[in-house]
Amino acid sequence: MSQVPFSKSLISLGIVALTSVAAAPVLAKQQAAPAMPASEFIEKFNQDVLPVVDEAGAAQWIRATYLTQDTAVIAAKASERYQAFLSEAVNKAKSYQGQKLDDDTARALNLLLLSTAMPAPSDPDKRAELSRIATDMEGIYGAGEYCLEDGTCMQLQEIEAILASSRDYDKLLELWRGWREVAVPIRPKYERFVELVNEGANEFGYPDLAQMWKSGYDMSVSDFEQQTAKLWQQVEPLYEELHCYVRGELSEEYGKDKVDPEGTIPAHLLGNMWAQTWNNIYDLVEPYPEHSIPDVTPVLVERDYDAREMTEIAEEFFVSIGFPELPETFWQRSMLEKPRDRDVVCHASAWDLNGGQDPRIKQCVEPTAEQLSTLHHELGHIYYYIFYKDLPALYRTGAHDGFHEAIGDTIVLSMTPEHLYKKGLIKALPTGDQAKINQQMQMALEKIAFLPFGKMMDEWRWQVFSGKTKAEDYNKAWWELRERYQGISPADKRGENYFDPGAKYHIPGNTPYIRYFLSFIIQFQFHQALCDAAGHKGELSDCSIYGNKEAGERLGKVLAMGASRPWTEAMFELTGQKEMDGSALIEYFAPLRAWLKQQNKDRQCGW
Ligand code: X8Z
Ligand code: ZN
Repeated sequence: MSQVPFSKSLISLGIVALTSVAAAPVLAKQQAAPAMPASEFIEKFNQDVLPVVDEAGAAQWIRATYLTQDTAVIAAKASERYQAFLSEAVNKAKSYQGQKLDDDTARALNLLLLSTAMPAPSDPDKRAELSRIATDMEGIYGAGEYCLEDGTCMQLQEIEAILASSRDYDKLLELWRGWREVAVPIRPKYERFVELVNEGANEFGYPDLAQMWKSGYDMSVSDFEQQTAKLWQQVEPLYEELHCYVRGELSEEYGKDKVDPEGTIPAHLLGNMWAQTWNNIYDLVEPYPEHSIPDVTPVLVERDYDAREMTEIAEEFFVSIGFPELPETFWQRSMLEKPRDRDVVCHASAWDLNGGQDPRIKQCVEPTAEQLSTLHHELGHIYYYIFYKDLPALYRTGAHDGFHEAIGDTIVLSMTPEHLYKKGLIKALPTGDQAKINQQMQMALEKIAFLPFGKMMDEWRWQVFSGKTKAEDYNKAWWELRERYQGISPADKRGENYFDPGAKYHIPGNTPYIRYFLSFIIQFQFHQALCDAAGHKGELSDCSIYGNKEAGERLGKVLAMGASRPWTEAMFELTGQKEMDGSALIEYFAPLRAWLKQQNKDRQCGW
């Protein structure tokens, strides 16, 4: 449904749609006879939900951009009201169970039962407790800081900047550990959170919240599990090659005593707080230093680009493929800079406020290449909101949530060195095979490195929500998955006195994560299809759809469908395929893969 799906806040509010229809959930109790025909009920819901969501959205926006005691009270209350509205609607929706319904009504009813990532129990006290916990967890994360011995305190973005640039093993470790202190008080809240959302999921008709989250993909839960496992199998060998090569280079940089050339990689050495992307250590692993691709960051700094100008760079790409300019209210109401006088939730998000009329982003923009990519990512969400704003509320969401995440990233895949050079964002354009490998390495550190992280995050939550992982094993289960999927380990013991999952925004923010894993795969499918539509010949990694109206039209059609049809139809519309598939990604990285194999031939890969 509309609102703020892809913001963390609204998600934690539970306003965000999980998208798509799955097999109808098993509903526990037989309900009283419905008061009106199902189609009428859906129509009424689509109307009545709008003011409730507008109010919750406004409260969440103020909360996320102004973290105080008072905004916590207001946001939690508004969330409660929304949850109460939803519980009542869910209860009514269940009364249509067993009726023969037309496809469209059945789909909408199912979407209603999936319309929140945070189903609340209908008991008013528990509902209030849940709202408060969710608001608090996000607030703790948002206001989190780590103070050095000399008394200087740093917030996450400052710490992240050092993690990206420092090569001092001990300093990196101190900051890595320091940030994780922030999550310790979140742990007891999360334990209670799990109990409450599972109770809520039951009332929505699902055995637990894991099953509910996995039901949002127009297929059975077990089919979904199989599909994601299959996608991972497709890309895992490529990840292993990258892991092997990077581990070897890090072992040379830090020494074999610090990085075992045949073991896991210490989690604090990969240039990112969660080791989810590795592009910040590109300089340590650059294949051909004499053919360096210039970095966009220095140009942004030199030209003194402000947050608005950076956002305009992203907007201009979308406009070039025929998309509309952003509305004036977007510029007036978005939060593009970190305020200096108060705490905010800096984690970037896109908000669909006031019934599609008021899209905004919230991002603490800094002049870096990474932030420029994130701006494109967020605008991908914004254009989705704009394109589907006239659909009924229940259909105002992505074909599935991975689609929503993939739009902006698909555009970033078109920001090839040649494109950046033409735009003056880099000052030289190295060519030839070696420059190509450098470029692919940069992309792989961003896209391939992410895949196991994208998969393991929800693997952990699925275990937690299903009860397989008990509260006393939260950290143990977390590090087992980190090791198994990513091949990384903490440098010291991380016992149950810590809560390391809580140091990643989407856990306290309760944003489902498998969507990003799916996105990182299907964005290559989308890129390939749009490049075909644009008539691109040659290697996929050299294609840019900049300025191409055919590609824009193809993409716009899918955005305008929202969730009105099963995602397989949207996929077909865009790519001519009916499934999610890693082949386009594999094709994209073919040159690098051959190179990595060669580099690793004398290495023992795996861990
Ligand atoms: O959370 C985000 C976006 C907002 S939907 C900035 N992303 C994930 C993350 O930061 O962990 C984008 C990629 C993965
Ligand atoms: Zn996103």
